[in-house]
Amino acid sequence: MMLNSEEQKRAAAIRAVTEAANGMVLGLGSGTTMTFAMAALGARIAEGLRIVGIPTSEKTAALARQYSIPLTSFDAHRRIDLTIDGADEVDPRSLNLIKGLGGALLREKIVAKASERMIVVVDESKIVSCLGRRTPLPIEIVPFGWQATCERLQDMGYRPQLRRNSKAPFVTENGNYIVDCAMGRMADPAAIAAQLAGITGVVESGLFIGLASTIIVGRQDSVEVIKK
Ligand code: A5P
Repeated sequence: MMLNSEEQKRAAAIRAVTEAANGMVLGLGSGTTMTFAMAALGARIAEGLRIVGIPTSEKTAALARQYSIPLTSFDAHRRIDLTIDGADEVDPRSLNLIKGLGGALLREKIVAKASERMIVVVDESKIVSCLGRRTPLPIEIVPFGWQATCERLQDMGYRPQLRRNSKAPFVTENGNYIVDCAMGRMADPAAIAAQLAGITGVVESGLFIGLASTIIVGRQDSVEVIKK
């Protein structure tokens, strides 16, 4: 039987959730693939699994409440045992990622950096030979002076587009804006991430370099686990 992309996401998410174990603090990512992971985690909790989770978005927090997944925060826990999250693009050789099409990249990166392990769950359409091929790079920026920040990005050749909700700028849960940059194929994503981090007004980019420890890919006829 050939799995379509939604079924691939579900299969990858279910496989990832088997890695959760009693007593863990979990980082709970955001996005449509994570919706399947939250349902699978809820089912395991109903069977007796004891974990607590730190959500990376209001939507994920709402799903946690729906599935009776206990929530916690950085007030109580500085370290996370395991984060499960989706991605927009994955380079299967380096395990580097592009994230942020859903707008939750900043909290996702804070959670990923505090995590012992990060499992990324994707359908096979997210696997690319070179980051930047299929999606623009989301970058979270401070609203003040966003026009100047965009000009800096433009000068660097990154072709920024302010993300909008119809006419108004899209505002993240941190009160910031997002610009989507058409980067094209990125030969050296780590260098680009470092360069972006040096721009005043940039809060964080959607480049996740060296953070994922495992990628679980739902494919048409199988689930593939890629480790570092
Ligand atoms: C949210 O900001 C993103 O980083 C998501 O993790 C990413 O967009 C994957 O989302 P889907 O699972 O919906 O493709």
